[in-house]
Amino acid sequence: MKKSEKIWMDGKFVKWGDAKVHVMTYALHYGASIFEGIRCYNTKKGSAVFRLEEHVKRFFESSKIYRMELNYTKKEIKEAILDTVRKNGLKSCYIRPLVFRGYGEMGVNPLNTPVHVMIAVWEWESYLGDEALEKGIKVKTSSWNRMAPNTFPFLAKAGGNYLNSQLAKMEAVLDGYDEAVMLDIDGYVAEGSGENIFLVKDGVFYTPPVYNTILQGITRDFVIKIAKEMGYPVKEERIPREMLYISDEIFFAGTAAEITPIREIDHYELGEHKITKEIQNKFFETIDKCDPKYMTIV
Ligand code: PPE
Repeated sequence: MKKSEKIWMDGKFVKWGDAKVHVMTYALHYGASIFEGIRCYNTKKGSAVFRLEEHVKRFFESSKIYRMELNYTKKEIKEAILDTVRKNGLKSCYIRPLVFRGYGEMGVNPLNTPVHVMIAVWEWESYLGDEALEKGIKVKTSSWNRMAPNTFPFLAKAGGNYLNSQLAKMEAVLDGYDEAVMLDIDGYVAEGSGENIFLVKDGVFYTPPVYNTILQGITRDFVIKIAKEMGYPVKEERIPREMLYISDEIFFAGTAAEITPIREIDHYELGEHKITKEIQNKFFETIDKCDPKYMTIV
């Protein structure tokens, strides 16, 4: 990764190299962390953050599920995020706020451990390779399923959930694919290791509903809104695996992945990404013109 200058840690800026924790940090042993992934873009009106409000809201909701009390208000965290971007002088960057249980106690009861917050930013260009946005990627249906309901809260963007994502991603990469798509425990399409998924068939958009154990993505929400505005019907419904193979187009949506076309899935080739490109163009246009409905100027 490309390092930057300063990291915001519990209210203070520290040098990138000094942002350290003890090896007995609770989160390292028991996975107790919550994070967000946000992007700041260099727009026509200067640097601006995409859907800051929504990301901060989910950050607090995820923390609430795990009973991690933040000693900051949403407004303070929003300001801290903007300050961290300013402090590092980056025109565009990826923003990673993290809450974690720190050093102090061991054992499965986390209630008495200190809760820390940090915000880091760095330059993160393409998530799935340089040609991904343009040409699309090769995807595999994972042999790993998403977690079952009432096991790990899937609405929380918790570090621990990403052990599941890592298994799927490693399998896909070792098998020669760019990314994995996971099914839920009933075998219905859920999402990628770090992205939500959309299918386009006969001019209709399909995406799994939240109960298929997906992260309720903020980019997903944007795609649903703009697809409807562009006149496409959008159906949030259960998707059988084989529908991936007979769709006209499939794409991933997420903060890091942005709008990434899928050109091949389980060796089934997909057609030209005409509608996907319309969505992708609209996404980058909204960002570039710094639409105040979605963007917060740094
Ligand atoms: N599903 C998962 C499992 C997921 O991790 C993400 C974001 C999404 C859906 C899309 O959500 P949203 O970003 O709100 O549209 N994944 C973040 C972390 C990726 C990483 O490798 O780290 C991201 O894209 O920032």
